Amino acid sequence: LSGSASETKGLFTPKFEDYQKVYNEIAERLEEKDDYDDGSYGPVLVRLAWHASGTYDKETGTGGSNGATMRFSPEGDHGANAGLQAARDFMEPIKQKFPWITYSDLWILGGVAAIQEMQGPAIPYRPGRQDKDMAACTPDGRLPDATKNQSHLRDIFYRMGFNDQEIVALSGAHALGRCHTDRSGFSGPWTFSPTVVTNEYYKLLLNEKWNWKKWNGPKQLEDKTTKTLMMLPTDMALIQDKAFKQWVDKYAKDESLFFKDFSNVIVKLFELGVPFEETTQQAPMVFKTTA
Ligand code: CCH
Repeated sequence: LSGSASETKGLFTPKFEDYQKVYNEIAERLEEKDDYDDGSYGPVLVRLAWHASGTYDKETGTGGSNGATMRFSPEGDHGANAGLQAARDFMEPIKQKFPWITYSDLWILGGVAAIQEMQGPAIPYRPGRQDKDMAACTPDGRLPDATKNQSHLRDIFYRMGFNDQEIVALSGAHALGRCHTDRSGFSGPWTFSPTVVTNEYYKLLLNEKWNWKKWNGPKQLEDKTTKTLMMLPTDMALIQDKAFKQWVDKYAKDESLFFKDFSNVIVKLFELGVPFEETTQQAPMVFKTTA
């Protein structure tokens, strides 16, 4: 017999307070490590949670956040996941401090904490994911390719079980963060406030004039006014396609509608393929922000 209850995996049943402690640790580390990128690891934590979840295939039930198989080299090395080692390294000391939480639950909690700490909406959270071994790694090609158009977006997101409105709501995450030439090959942020959750992405899509950037890199657009912001071909697809554009219009006009729909759709994304047991299903947890 050794260790406290919290060290004895299997006997310890973590409660809301325990998850709030993990949340607080993530929030504290976000605050501390403010010399990264635009001043926050928040965006890359959101991307980690999304790429862990976005491999889901509703037909086969494979992929999704249950498993954290991006830890292993076939999946961690997929081109779409370039740069996410930074996010996994950020989370590692937190996993060491709270060994009872699975990587799969922790990475999603990281996404939840990042969104809330970057002034986004509350994201209700349910734990219950189990880590899987490398045999569960998903094949390459399940995540979206930024050089493609609306039919590719539909192929990818319908496979996960999303509809057009949900695709547009999820895409608002590009208010956050930036593209890195040494990761995706693309360059620059989408908005002027890449560490704050806003509906600016939709406003800029509609209100700016976007021109092809003249450079040697992959095809991307730049704003006519400052030439410092960017859009990917898949971002532009949201205003080129009528069914998508009606939602861009709505979210550009109404940030609170965006917040509500974004929260709902990100919870759905984060829970794809997670087998919550009916009997042990807890009420979703809503964590207190540190602000
Ligand atoms: Fe994204 N995204 N994303 N994205 N993404 C990139 C960065 C972020 C696509 C391509 C890219 C979503 C949807 C799409 C974030 C969240 C979401 C990059 C740059 C590319 C390329 C990576 C780099 O160079 O570091 C494509 C295509 C789609 C199609 O829909 C969705 C959905 C979400 C979340 C809900 C976030 C956050 C970032 C910023 C990461 C960072 O490091 O700053």
